[in-house]
Amino acid sequence: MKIGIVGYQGSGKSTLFHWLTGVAPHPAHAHQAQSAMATVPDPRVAPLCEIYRPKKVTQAALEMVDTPGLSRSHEGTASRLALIREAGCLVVVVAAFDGQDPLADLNNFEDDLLIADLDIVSGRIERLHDQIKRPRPNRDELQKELEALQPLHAILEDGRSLHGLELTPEQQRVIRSFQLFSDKSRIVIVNAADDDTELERFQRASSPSMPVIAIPLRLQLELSEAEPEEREAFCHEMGVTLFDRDGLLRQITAASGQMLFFTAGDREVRTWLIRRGGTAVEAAAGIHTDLARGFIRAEVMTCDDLIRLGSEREVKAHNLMRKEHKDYVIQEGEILLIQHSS
Ligand SMILES: Nc1nc2c(ncn2[C@@H]2O[C@H](COP(=O)(O)OP(=O)(O)O)[C@@H](O)[C@H]2O)c(=O)[nH]1
Ligand SMILES: [Mg+2]
Repeated sequence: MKIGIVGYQGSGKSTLFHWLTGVAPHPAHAHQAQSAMATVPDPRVAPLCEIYRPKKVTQAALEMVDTPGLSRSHEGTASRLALIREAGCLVVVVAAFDGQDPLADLNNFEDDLLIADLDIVSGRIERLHDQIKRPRPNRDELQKELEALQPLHAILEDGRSLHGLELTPEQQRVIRSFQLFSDKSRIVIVNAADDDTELERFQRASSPSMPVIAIPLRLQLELSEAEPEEREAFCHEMGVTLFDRDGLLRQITAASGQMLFFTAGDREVRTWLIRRGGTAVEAAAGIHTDLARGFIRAEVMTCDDLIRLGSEREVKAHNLMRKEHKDYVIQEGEILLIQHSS
């Protein structure tokens, strides 16, 4: 799943992208989408490595996409929005430096997305009305599509989000190809000034469906690029703190509806991303299609049990190693060993 970094021009999207991925976006390509991977570090990897002493460690990564910002004058908005339609989750960056009002920007930006979605849905409804007026063999189908879309149109017109709503299977099918912004999860980063000491005031806009996090991005990028001693001295002198970037990446992972599971052995300790609610066979498919095809069962334990007890043998002795079938719903932080026929 792609994580789209979006917002208005100059809000700090490329700064965030650089900070999270370690890759500086190319200024010559600023009019197109640029992507790089951001590793999602997990504190459970180190203790697992002590247990297995693996030859190799691999951590899951999110694909971050830096996008050209929308212009406030709406110039070129449609083509720029098209670039972020395929992202599965949006990180909206709004500026709070140089006297800018981030929450007003956020409202305007959300309106821009909403209008783009409404255009798509209204356009389709209009076409359906036209087609239904004429005799054609698939009229019933078109009528069904129209009936599925109308309530969604009403929700959008109301300014409400489709994300997290219980849509009917027909509604899900009908809107899938639209890639509506309203149907994507999001997280908001308020890009604060370097010397802002009251970041809490922005958090008030936060809600479970749209977490708002204030970060002085330019400062954090500079700190991440400094030598450790230099960084420590600077933080001490200026009274600033290093932001928990790893924690933010975990928060973006959660906001995107994904979570980590593990595979572990003396060859490799590895973390993997899977959608929340994903099953054992989906996890197997994420590792290798052969594992899914020949899936027999998964042996499952939790990282916490293994780390607490210190060895697989102890986990088994405490009856905490389970055998699960392919429809088993994976929980965050579980270690899987997929047994398969080849
Ligand atoms: N004063 C200030 N300027 C910033 C901050 N973050 C980014 N900028 C500046 O704002 C400009 C735009 O940042 P950039 O990340 O390229 O924005 P983008 O257009 O959203 O990609 C750059 O000149 C940055 O140096 C900040 O926290 N404070
Ligand atoms: Mg940029």
